[in-house]
Amino acid sequence: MENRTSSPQASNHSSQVGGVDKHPKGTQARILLSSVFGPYAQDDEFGSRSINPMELYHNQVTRAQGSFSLRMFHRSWGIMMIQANISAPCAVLDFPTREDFARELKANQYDVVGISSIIVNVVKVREMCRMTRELSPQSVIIVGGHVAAIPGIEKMIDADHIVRGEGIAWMRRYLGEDENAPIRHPAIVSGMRTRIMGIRLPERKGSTAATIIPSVGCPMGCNFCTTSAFFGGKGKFVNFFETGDDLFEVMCRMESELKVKSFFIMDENFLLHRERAMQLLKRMKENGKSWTMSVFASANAIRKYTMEELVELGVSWLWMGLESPQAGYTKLQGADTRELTRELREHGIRVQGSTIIGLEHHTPDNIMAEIEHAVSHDTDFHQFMLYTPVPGTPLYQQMSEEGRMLSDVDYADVHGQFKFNFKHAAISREDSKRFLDWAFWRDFELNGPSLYRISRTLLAGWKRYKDSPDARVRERFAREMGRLSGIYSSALWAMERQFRKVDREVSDQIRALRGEFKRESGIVSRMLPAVLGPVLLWTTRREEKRLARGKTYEPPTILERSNWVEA
Ligand code: B12
Ligand code: SF4
Repeated sequence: MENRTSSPQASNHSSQVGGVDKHPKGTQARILLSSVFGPYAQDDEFGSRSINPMELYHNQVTRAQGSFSLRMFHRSWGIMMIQANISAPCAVLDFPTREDFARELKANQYDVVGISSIIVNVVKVREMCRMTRELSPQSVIIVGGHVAAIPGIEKMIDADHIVRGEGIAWMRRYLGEDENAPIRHPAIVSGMRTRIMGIRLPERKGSTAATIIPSVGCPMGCNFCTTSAFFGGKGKFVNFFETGDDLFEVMCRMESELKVKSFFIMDENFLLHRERAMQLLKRMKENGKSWTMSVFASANAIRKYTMEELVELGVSWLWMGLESPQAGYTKLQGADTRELTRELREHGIRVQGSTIIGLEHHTPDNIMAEIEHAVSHDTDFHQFMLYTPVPGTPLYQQMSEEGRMLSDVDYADVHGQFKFNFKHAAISREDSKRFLDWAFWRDFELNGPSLYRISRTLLAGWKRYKDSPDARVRERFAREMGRLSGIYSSALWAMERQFRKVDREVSDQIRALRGEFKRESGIVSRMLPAVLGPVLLWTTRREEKRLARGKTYEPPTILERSNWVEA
């Protein structure tokens, strides 16, 4: 059964502008839920920024990797979750242009227009409220998502309701539905329009992981963490699926609906809830499920598991914070993250490290060494972010009280990939960007393209587990190796040549790995690089030229209706 519970003190505050508790039409109300409008990867007066594209990896992980950068888009899962859990007629409009949004407002008489946004996009929210008032004056405007944490937001935008925290329960309450009814998980394909080395990967059913959202928030409550703060802060979070059994059932449903065996688990600290994870593993074993899982977890949570347990669970990709050892966050206590990373990779688990630049103890004298320390983890992917006090977090509160917030920074520039938005004790705003950019470049130069690194980790896992006594584990590695070895070998062929001009040593390492792949692959995979390699080298070079000319990518506009009856 899909069940939803809240942790004891988790609360969902809603501030009301119009004084309305419930929509008069209840579940008959016609609802539009929209994300903010694009295009995104350009500089404009609505707060779009070319350095802030709608792409997870290219925005904050592989952005210095040129044509090797992993490019893909992710849907707006918050509004998809709300749509799947209300019985009113509802349209989700994802990544519209202003024209798309206007057209949809005019074409349908919406009773409610819900806008979802994070803080950087507040000016777009203001514009969308203005457009709604003009084009659809009968609509009640509801604004939700992290943007709601901005102090004084009520005065910045013309909305009727601004919803802070979890939105499903709020929307159900507003429509007069049972807010504690079980959560229905929508079928979500995790990524779309994936590109790398200048080619777009084919989108076959089942080829991309399904996103599963077990909960929102994180009880660890790190002072800078916006997701933790937004859903209640330290000790609190909202569980959509309480038990391993609940999760198992959702995953089985997604497996059959989307034909997937791979899952992107969108939970800030999935492994922290050990009982739930172990119960899930039990069910997977009983039912012979050879699933693959990508998870977020803090180092102390990972340490609660043996490598064997992680591998049996199917954890194949792990996003983990690697903050400086001097920072003293409890999530890292007692964890040697370098040793942990090495161990995980030896077991075929791809690690995405996350490092914060500009912590309180950083100075121009020590920061390079701290970056070198981070880069020496040799993770498969590395996210770098500026230390950023974001409205709603304890850090923001503290900085405001200390008078250290910079008042003239546009919210559109508060995304952690540009410059500080506060006065740092030792590092200037300009230097913050220089150090951040250098961190990305250093990681790329020293460790090579992430595509090379994940190939290496996959091969290590395959060699270790190809004869595993556990059939589920064997099957998983064989599946990945079978599907990918030819492609990876071809990509390595092209990478080896292209990377020669960046770093000869890394290029030689890529060559050695290619040799290993050759030895471990079947005959077809062994032959493929001779044909596909030169093609990939050509597309890679073509992409480099396109990027040099300023080419950017935008997500497609998507409109999905549910419970819909034409008016
Ligand atoms: C997927 C994702 C993305 C995707 C894009 C998704 C999209 N289509 O917009 C990508 C990868 C492109 C992305 C990009 C960025 N992201 Co992002 N992203 C996420 C991530 C990992 C998951 C979001 C999610 O689906 N969560 C699960 C859903 C269920 O939760 P939710 O979205 O919060 O929705 C709930 C409530 O907020 C509420 N709600 C939401 N919308 C609405 C609307 C209404 C009407 C109502 C009533 C309620 C409501 O109800 C929902 C259900 O409870 C979050 C981290 C996280 N764990 O949430 C960061 C996060 C949202 N991103 C963040 C940031 C900063 C960015 C970037 C600026 C990148 C960066 N430099 O860090 C860019 C911005 C790009 C741009 N130009 O706008 C921050 C936002 C910080 C803030 N306080 O505003 C987060 C919280 C990460 C973090 N911890 O810093 N992101
Ligand atoms: S452990 Fe990660 S998700 Fe949890 S509060 Fe800390 S930074 Fe946020």
